[in-house]
Amino acid sequence: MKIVDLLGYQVLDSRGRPTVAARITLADGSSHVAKVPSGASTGQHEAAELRDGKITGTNSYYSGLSVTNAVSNINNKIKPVIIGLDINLNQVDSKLIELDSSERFTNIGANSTLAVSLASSLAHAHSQQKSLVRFFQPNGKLMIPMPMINILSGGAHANRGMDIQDVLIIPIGAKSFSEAIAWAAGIREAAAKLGQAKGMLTHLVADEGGLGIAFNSVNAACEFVIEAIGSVGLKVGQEVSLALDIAATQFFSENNYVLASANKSYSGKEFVQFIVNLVNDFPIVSIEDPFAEDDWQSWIDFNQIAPKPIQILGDDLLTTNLSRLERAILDKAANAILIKPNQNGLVTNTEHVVRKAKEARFRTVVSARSGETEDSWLADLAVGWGAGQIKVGSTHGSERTSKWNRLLELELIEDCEFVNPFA
Ligand code: 2PG
Ligand code: MG
Repeated sequence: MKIVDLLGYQVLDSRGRPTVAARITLADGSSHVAKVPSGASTGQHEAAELRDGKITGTNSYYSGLSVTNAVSNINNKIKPVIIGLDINLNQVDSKLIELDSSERFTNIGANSTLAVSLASSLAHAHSQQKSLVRFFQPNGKLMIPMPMINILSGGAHANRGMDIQDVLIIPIGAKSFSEAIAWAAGIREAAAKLGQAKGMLTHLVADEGGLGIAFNSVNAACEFVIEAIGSVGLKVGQEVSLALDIAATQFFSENNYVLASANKSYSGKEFVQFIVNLVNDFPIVSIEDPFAEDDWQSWIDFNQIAPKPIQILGDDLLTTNLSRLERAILDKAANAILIKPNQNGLVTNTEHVVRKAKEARFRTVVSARSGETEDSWLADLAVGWGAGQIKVGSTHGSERTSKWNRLLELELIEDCEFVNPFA
């Protein structure tokens, strides 16, 4: 079925900042829209997000964050080369690479390429009369991923009220996705009540819907979440475990890890020991970005001495990039990869990264960004690729619940299995 129109336009993300949308229209009159998310704690090796910078007129109200150049690349550069093609995701992605062969899509912007690539996935699925998830996995039982849910937020997502970015929970004992989400929602609410009872400021909801409560030590934040889990009657470590996103690149300065709220500074070696102690002291089953994005040595050192089997998850380290993943596999720097399509720029190449990770027995965690939209395609990608895990933020905010709700729907309507990588 032929592509008859492509339209790029500017919309808002969940932080109220501009982002790119693309709409593909097919010969049968159907149209397929995708909007791209945007990070705040971005890794420098991510695909390039094109923003206008200083601009006059209406867009000046967006403080330089408008995306009119990325939008105009869709309408003026991409549109002429894909109009009239039979809809085919692989072919569209190849055309996008032909248009910009730079490694990080620095010429036309990964926000424009991903919007078109995602809209093409939706349109291609439609042309085969399939849902997006069944486009990626046509047959067989679908694997519903284990969620990782944000309870406390700090770092770049909450005005640095806490040095690390997230304290999350993983409902490792849940028997179904719907049970996992019910537990998470209960714990999120219990944490807010607990904070109130302790006289903390709990009305500050962070970018991903978590509580932006200030803590001056990581240990205190973990203890708080453990108390919240216990208060709803769930067993810590057996039914619900902890996960951390340290987002260490954010506080890595002149070769030191500087914890401002705790008023402490650590060398790479010392911070490896700090992380070892943390995972020893708490029921943590997953630790993301414990070290900075180019401090490979600390990653390798920690991997060698990790005191228990633990998921060592690379986000800023790996940026959904095939060559960085290959290096991590070779160097044994991590054992899991966060998968963010907008770090990569194309749907097909993101899927290649997932495949490569699985071949190397790395776990894969598909992830939303801190700036999200109401789209739910992420849930279909996570299930369709059999990722095993998903991270979307907290249980608050429609840009978060749109993904959880799609997974709840899939669990109900499809032949599914809820996977537990931590069993
Ligand atoms: C992360 C993400 C999502 P951001 O660090 O994992 O939590 O944050 O989108 O700001 O990079
Ligand atoms: Mg991260």
